[in-house]
Amino acid sequence: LTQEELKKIAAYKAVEYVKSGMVIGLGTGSTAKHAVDRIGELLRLGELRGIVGIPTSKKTHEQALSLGIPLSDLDSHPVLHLAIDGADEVDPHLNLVKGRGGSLLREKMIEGACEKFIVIVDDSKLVKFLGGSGLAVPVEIVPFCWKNTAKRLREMFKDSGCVAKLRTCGEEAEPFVTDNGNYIIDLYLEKDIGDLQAASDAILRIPCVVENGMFLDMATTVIVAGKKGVEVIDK
Ligand code: DER
Repeated sequence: LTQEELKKIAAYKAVEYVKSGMVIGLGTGSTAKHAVDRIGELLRLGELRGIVGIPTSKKTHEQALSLGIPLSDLDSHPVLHLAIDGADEVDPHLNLVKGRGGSLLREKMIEGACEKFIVIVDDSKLVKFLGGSGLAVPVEIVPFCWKNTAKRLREMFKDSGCVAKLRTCGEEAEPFVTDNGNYIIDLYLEKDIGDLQAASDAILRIPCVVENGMFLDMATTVIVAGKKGVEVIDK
């Protein structure tokens, strides 16, 4: 089974939790894409009715529109039944790193307003501790004087051997701009940062920081697809 097939298996398993009439947070990324496609297919087949989707990014909004999924937003639906989204890392306590697709702010807003938050991953996303994959912990920041913000973040985690890099894109290595017009600083940590909640709170206290990609104590279920099959882990 390829990684893409594993993502699809996890996504389809999550969509089994979707019932007609639900208000659903629609995640962003290559795994969540399969879940949104599947919801669209079940609506088209008449197996699901009366679903309202709340997209977590402009990209997912476009995808859901093309599938004919009725869409709304958090202002119209302050509480959602369920959200389904991927993750970049999952630790043994079901804490997550998210945001490598750049959608962490809207994802955290919407997934924090759900009764159930189902995370769908292939088993390559499982880590012993957050930051442990050697990949980034994203931090969304206001663009103003971003070098200063990056320096503050680097200093905050210097004991963890932190490298803080502005996320860029395209040939010109332009700064990546989020759906909300902000920049992202990617934090690369070598060691376990220990108290995640304290680290997350400290990051959010830095002026110009908007949000970070640590989703702590938010997932209610994690569905992991691996070569040995699909595992459903409830909080
Ligand atoms: O950027 C995001 O938050 C995505 O949901 C990410 O966490 C997972 O993306 P993937 O399913 O493409 O790996």
